[in-house]
Amino acid sequence: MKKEKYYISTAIAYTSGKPHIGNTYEIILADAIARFKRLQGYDVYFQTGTDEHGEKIELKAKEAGITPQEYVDNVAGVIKNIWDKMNTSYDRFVRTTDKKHEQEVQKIFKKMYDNGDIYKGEYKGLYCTPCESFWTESQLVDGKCPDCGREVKIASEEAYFFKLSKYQDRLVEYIESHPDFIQPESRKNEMLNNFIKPGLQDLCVSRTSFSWGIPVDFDPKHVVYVWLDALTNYITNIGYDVDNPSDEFKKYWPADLHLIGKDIIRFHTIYWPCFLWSLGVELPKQVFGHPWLLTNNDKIGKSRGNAIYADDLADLFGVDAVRYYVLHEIPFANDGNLTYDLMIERYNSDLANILGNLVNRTISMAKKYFDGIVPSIGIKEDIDNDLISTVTGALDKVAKSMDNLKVAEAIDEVFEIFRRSNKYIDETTPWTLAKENNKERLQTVIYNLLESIRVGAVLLHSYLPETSEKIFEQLNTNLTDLDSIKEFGALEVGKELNDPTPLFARIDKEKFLEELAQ
Ligand code: ME8
Repeated sequence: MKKEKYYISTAIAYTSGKPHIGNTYEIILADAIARFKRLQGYDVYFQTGTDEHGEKIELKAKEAGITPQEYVDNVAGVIKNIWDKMNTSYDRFVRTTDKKHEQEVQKIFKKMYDNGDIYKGEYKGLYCTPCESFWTESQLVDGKCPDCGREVKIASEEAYFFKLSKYQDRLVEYIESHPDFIQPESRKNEMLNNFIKPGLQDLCVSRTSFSWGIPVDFDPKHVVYVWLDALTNYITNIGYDVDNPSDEFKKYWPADLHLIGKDIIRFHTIYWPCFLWSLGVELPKQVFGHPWLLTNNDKIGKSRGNAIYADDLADLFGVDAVRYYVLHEIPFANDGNLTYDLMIERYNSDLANILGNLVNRTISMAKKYFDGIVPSIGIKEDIDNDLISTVTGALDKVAKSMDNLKVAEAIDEVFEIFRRSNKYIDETTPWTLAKENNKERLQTVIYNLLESIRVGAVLLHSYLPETSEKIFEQLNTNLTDLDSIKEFGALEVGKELNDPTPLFARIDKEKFLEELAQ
């Protein structure tokens, strides 16, 4: 049977500097969604990459005394290394300085010019250099850039404009008739009421004030506006071509999900749809503007000096602990917070206690009571049913949460299996059964625990892949797909378990924080 396709993308990160844990959260979130879709049998295409043009990068390179290309090569490498370190399973890492992308952007610009959607005019406005954005007076907050709070400057230049105004009614109609297009819903209302309905102005889509960009090929003193360049990455890299789109493009487009942060929803739900309409290309199915990760309840900023980096955290806590924290701590619609204190608490309570201890205790008991051989079911009791129904019911719950992009809830539902299993140990007290020599009952208890852990590990894989694989290794099982957990009881009786090795060693909080402060 032909697999259904699923195309998921992240934003492409600016190569202005090393990405912080907030930027990294996005790729981890996308990775969890992509992995879960693969587990469900989809033919997944997962794209990420870097956004490498613009005045800010030109300035940064100058400061560093290197060429912009050297600068972006460097930072793109740093970004890719962090994505890899965090064990993210993207299919393609794209860069806007790739020649193929650059050429296609030129063709796209020309096509829009030829069809009358781009015209030449004069631009005068308030410009925020770090954000590469022009603003109107009314959009400023306290006279400063509404996105980053920095000074704006008056800028005027001959420029090309895109006829955004032409698409206003169509956009309102589209967003209102496709209630799932923008997620979360509150963002949809914000876009409609604050940005689109008050009136769309034509958008300046070229610059002459700097040169680090893609030249407009028929008027090369202009470079293409960085957002027109950046947004098209979603189609150019799967083989979109204005004349002759590739089979890959026909297969994967429209994207099923653009995963981005809440600050750039405007670009993805106003500019991007209008650009696509101008090209006669279908719109992506959904844009999800995820909330932000704050540190100590403060916005993370590269220039604010409070940036925390994923690779540093991974060195301290391990990759899966970082993945767990960000996936679990940032709900669907509200910002999440990161502190070392909270991180250690979550690590100790959820990873070391609930999960690590459960696996360690269970496998140790199986070693002690059954020489490490998976026992068969002996005597059953009513109390088993509640455990089994929690475990077998988890898949539907997790799948539903994932369909609704409620990833924090999904991971919690997986942990519900581990919590319930710990409770089952308290309820059945296997050590008492051993003392009473009640072997047949003990067999059932240990089997049920091992099987519950296996089911939990299958579902855990999308979120904490490395931990999940360690559990499979300890259980010595290859039964890791969704079919194997549709019914309880697939774990093979008579197989020999491997030795238990601790998954997460407890952290001494006081000592850890003291060392960190040194
Ligand atoms: O915006 N928490 O790149 P970028 C969570 N190049 N997510 C955050 C965050 C935080 N504290 N801070 C930023 C860009 N992000 C453009 C995208 S796409 C065609 C072009 C998110 O490197 C941010 O919202 O500034 C964005 O989705 C991603 O990190 C990369 O941000």
